[in-house]
Amino acid sequence: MKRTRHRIAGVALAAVFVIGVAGSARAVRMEAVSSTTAMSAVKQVVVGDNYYRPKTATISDGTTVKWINQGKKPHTVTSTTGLWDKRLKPGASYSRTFSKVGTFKYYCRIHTGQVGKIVVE
Ligand SMILES: [Cu+2]
Repeated sequence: MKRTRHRIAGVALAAVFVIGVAGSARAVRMEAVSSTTAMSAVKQVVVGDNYYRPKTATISDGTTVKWINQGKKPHTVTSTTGLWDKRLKPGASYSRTFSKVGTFKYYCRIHTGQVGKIVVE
């Protein structure tokens, strides 16, 4: 009787162990996939008061740039050649995929001197 109870407890423990290992392996795999995606396909640019960081972002062809307004004021992300123009409230973001090689300058229409550029290689 005592031995049987012992064995059941052992099986239950083994099951918990297997589920735990499988669960963490899955979590590790998901993390690997998402970090690869973020590194290869999306480049974040912080929009602050009154700057962009990095001021110059160098990316590869096909990368999406995501500007996020982390400042306390609204700003725009405006192409100097009219390719795009987006006003961002604090907390808002804007994403644009660059599929042509070149240098793309942009600025804030609200704050003089707030400029940045995207270099697509
Ligand atoms: Cu601004």
